[in-house]
Amino acid sequence: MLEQVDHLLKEIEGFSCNTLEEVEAFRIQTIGKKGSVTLLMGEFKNVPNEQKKEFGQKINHLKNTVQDKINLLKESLEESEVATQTKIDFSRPAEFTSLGSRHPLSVVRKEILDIFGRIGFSVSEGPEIEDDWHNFSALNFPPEHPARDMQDTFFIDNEIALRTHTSSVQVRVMENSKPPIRTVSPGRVFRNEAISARAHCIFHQVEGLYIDKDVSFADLKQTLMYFAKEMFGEKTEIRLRPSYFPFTEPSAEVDVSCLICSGKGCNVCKHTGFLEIMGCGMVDPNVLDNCGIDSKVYSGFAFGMGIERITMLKYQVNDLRHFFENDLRFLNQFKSAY
Ligand code: 2NL
Repeated sequence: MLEQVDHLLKEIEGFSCNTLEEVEAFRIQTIGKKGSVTLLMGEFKNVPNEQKKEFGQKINHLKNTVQDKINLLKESLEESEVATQTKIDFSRPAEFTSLGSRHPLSVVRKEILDIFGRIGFSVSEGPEIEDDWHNFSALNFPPEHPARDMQDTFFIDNEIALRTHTSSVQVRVMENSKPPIRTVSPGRVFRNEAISARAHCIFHQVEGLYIDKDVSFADLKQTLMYFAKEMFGEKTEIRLRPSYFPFTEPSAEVDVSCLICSGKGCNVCKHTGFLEIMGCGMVDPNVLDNCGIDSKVYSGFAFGMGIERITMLKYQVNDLRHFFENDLRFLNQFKSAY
């Protein structure tokens, strides 16, 4: 009888199953009314007296083991059933989230700043909302100068406007520091223009300013040539055409040899062989004096370029509006750029 108990205990300990139905069948087979454990317990009265104590202990242990086993199996199977019912597939790979990338204008702005950084230009920034002095008067625009209208400015009141160029930042630099000054000023500028493929009311500029004793037009030309070759390639050539700005004298427009046809003539350069990239000139002595720099001692050059224009030429973008629409089909094409 005692061996029977031991045998049954081994069997029960080794039992396992995968469904709640099987657990129930196991319960009936063991501790059900006609179950093996129940029947063995019924044998108690036939056990010889001297074995009753041992048998009683063993059969109680057997019964508890069965009950524990049933509870454990039920619990774990119910848990996994809840998991299946919630329909969560824990083996499914995580969803793919794509990484963003830098905006093309940021890529090119960094490239421009890096190029000038290598020849000692610092970076200066300033407010987008400016007073008349920093945006116009200090830069040699007389009160009724037609250039003020030419800019088509967004005025906030008589005195305050959204800056039309980042020269306003450089006026602040000149007012607050002593030459030598070598700085580039990147930033958003605002002009009240109708939006088209070539114009936008917001665009991005980098302006440069170099002031010291004996700065000459030759220094300007050499600096711009270095920039053009770094930006567009070693074979790039530059050409300066006389121009006019209120804040520089003399002034010039800067062209680079066409990146598509290398100067032979094509649709992009409209068969001129050249593409305009920026304006420049020697800082007008009035501007230096306005900003507290003695124009009899110091001279300087300055230049200004649109980041959009440089980007369009470099990456052959044909519509300015792409930069502001954030269409991923456009932006994704710059993923590999820095
Ligand atoms: C253009 C032309 C230019 C400057 C910007 C400048 C700044 C100071 C003094 C004198 Cl503080 N000049 N900047 C000079 C010449 C041209 O920009 O077409 N920009 C997009």
